[in-house]
Formats: sequence, structure tokens, C-alpha cells
Amino acid sequence: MKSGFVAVAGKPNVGKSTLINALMKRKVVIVSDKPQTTRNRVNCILNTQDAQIVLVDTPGIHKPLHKFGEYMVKIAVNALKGQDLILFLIDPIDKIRESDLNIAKIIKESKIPTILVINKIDSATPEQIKEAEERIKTVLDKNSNIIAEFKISALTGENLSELLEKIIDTLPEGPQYYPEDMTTDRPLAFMISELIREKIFHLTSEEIPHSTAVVVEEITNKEDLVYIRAEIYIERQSQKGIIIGQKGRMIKKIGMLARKDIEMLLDDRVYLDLYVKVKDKWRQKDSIIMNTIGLKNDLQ
Ligand SMILES: Nc1nc2c(ncn2[C@@H]2O[C@H](COP(=O)(O)OP(=O)(O)OP(=O)(O)O)[C@@H](O)[C@H]2O)c(=O)[nH]1
Ligand SMILES: [Mg+2]
Repeated sequence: MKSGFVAVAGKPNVGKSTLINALMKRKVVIVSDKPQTTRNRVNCILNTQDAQIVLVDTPGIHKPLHKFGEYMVKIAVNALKGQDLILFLIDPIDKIRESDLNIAKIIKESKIPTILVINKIDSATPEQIKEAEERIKTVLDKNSNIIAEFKISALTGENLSELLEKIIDTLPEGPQYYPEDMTTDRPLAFMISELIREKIFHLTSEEIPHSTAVVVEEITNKEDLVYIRAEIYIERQSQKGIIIGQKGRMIKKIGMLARKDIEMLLDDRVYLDLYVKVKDKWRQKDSIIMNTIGLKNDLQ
């Protein structure tokens, strides 16, 4: 069989996680319209008739503003190392910026075969697409490791089957790395915390989503449902009121939407108990980032 690891890389918000869900034909990783949604590496396992493709979701590579951001970028850059193939996503609507050119340089130096993927063609103009192509090729020229180029829409699915065919074509003959029934390499508690965090990203704005972390503290199978207790970390006392909302409306909404997604994931009824905790400036604190939010393994 064909098998291998395919890292999906690019700056924040280019559609990396959306593309992975589209190729997986189900929602596995979380998505939002805000940059820096993905914070960890997540391996998503796609089994086809004669291939196993491990799609590696990565945080967007950007110029970090705090310790947590530095770790996210480190995780993303580390996640490229030793992979069989890279999908390098760019967004022609947002134009090609310094961060795209930096990622292009990292990719060029890696020498890993790379497919250049121009995403969001459903909304980009032909001029925007042409300009993006030309700009990125100032770094990734003919002599670089770009083996193919695709113009796609992760949102509408345009050209995705062709892209998938090319990915399989490029992968080597290899073993089945993961059991067939496994969808990701992350534990259930992590996937649940991500679904809660996604709702916070959807429902809040400005600095709130980025100041938030979610940790699942308990998952207990009860007679007729699964009891889940999770803590939402925020950085300042003043943010607590926003997450809880007037008469508790915001936290109720986060809980209700997250519960629906978690019930789909577990295929069971869920009672979701959410608590909000102030962890003063957690994004600057190694001990919380490493131990509580669990980045330790990713950074090694
Ligand atoms: N129009 C359009 N929007 C898209 C497409 N793909 C993704 N998006 C939107 O782009 C935004 C970001 O998508 P994500 O998949 O979260 O992007 P990401 O690259 O994983 O972002 P980070 O995790 O922050 O690095 C969302 O609002 C998506 O709906 C596309 O093909 N067309
Ligand atoms: Mg993402």
C-alpha cells in the first residue's frame, strides 16, 4: 500500500484545517475565521482503498507576540521535519505577505517534496490568483522542491479529488502506520477541549478567543450519558464576565453548541459542565503552557 505523512503548512487563516476536514470528508479539526485557531500538531488519518495518508494539521506560522505564540510556531516548524510531503497553502485574497515568504524559505530549505496549494479560488479574482502565484515564485522558483501546483477551494471542494490523487501518487509504498479505525493521534480529552475552544472562537471577539484555553478535567461514563467537566482558562478577571455573559447567556451558548458537537463525536448523550478560571497571563507562563495545556510532547 501507499502511505506517508503529509504536513499541511501555511500562515494563519489560509484554510489548512478546512482543507484537512474536506479531505477527511468529516469534521476532525477545528476551524474559525480568526487567525491562530490551530495551536497543536494534529495527525488526521485518512484511509482510502489502497493508501493511508496521515494529514498533519499545524498551527499557522507567524511572527509570535508572546511565549505561547513562539511555541505554536516552533510546533508548526517542527511538524514539517521528516515528513514525506508538504502541502503549502497560500491565500490569494489576503495577498502574499512577509510570513508567506518566510514559510516558503523554510520549505525550500527542508528539501521535502512540496505541493503549492492556492486556496479560496471560490472567492479570489483571477488577478489575485496570478499575483499570489508570481509573488510566491520569487522564493519558490523552478529549481526548488515544488513538485506540483493546485488551485483549489477547500470550502466548495473544487479540485480536491485531483489534489488527493496527486498526494497518493507521490507517497511511497509503506506500512499502515495507524489502525484503520483511528481518526486522529490525539486523545479524546484533547478533541473535546478543541470543540469547546472552537465555540469560544466563534462566539467571542477581539482578545478573548486568543486569551482562552480549555482543559478537560473529567470524562465519566454514567448510566445514560457521558459526564464531562472542563475548565476554560482566561487571562484576566475582567474577561470572566464576557465569557459568562449577561445572566450566564454566553457560557450557556458555548456549552450548548459544544455539547452538540461532542455528542456527534461520542455518539452518546453528554452532560457538559463548564467552569471559568482566571490563570493570570497564562500565555507567558511555561508551567501552564507545558503541563496544563499539554504542549510538552509537541515541543520535544
Ligand atoms: N472562501 C473560502 N474560505 C475558506 C476556504 N478555506 C477556508 N476558508 C475560510 O478561511 C478561514 C480560516 O480557515 P481555517 O481552516 O481555520 O484556517 P487555518 O489555516 O487552519 O488557520 P489557523 O489554524 O489559524 O492557522 C475560515 O473562515 C474558513 O471558512 C476556501 O476555500 N474559500
Ligand atoms: Mg487551523
